[in-house]
Amino acid sequence: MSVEVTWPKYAWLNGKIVEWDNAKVHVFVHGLHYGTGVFEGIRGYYDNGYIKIFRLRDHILRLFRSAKIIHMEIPYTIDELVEATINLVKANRFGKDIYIRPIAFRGLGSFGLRAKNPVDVAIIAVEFGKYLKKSGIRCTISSWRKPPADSIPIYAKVTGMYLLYHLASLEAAMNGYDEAIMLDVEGYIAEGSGENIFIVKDRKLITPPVYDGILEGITRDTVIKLASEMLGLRVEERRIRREELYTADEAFFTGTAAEITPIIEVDGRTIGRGQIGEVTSQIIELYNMTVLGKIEKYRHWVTELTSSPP
Ligand code: PY5
Repeated sequence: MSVEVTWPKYAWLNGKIVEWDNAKVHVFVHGLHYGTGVFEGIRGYYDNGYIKIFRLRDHILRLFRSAKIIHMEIPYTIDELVEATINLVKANRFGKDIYIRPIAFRGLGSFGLRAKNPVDVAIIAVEFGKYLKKSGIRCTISSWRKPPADSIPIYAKVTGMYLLYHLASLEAAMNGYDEAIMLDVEGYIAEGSGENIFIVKDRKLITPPVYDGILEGITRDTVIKLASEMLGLRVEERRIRREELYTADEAFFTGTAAEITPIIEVDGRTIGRGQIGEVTSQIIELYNMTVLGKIEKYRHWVTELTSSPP
């Protein structure tokens, strides 16, 4: 999906809140040339004068794990980036749902491949609505595969990895579909271009295991917990064959941007009855309450800030 964005007033760059137009780096930065960066995507929901940020700390923790995998030292602490995100969101005085994008990348120095240039860190927060159609989407299996585990760190949210997802997403759109589904190296279902995937079979949730070439999604984790702890559903983490997806009772994507998006068609096969399934809609309802901090048990996932649009 292409995403239209209205630019906000401020961004955060290398320790300071700066005017949007001044949030700039040089064309010689290493991250631009070689994709040596790590990033996160976090949502904040506007609710009656508050912005509620979902699982902020978990996202920042994953940013640090991603950085460690690629030998990158982020020159701030976890607490400092959590705090910086909160301050940036407050400064922008949003009055709508937002998306927050922290990013750390190798900056200026050498263009040597092994150069460990100083790391630049930025946080961007923009108003952001829905990413994929909430009524359900049509998908296609991509001709682009997930690479094997020893080729590029799939577990890390690394900027360079997203060329693959860009190509898969673009290919799907060019062929008239809403989103791509990528297979792993052995031909099992892996994930979408920016989403994890679940199928429902006899009211049981099935999702590929994390060692199978997928990102360990925070929304995936949220859904596993909500489904098992709140709905009493069985959740199996195991490989999914392509035919199982085609014949599933229901299927959906999970992701920060995608939230819970029903999949209603794959490669010309209708999934279930071709509309949002019963289990999927129960999960959507619970997820929507959870991100707003309306379920006591998961309130600790929500960072609540007052926000009054000017
Ligand atoms: N898989 C991939 C490849 C992803 O990029 C993402 C997140 C997910 C799964 C879901 O992870 P989580 O639930 O932790 O968000 N994708 C980004 C997002 O913010 C968007 C990238 C374009 O949703």
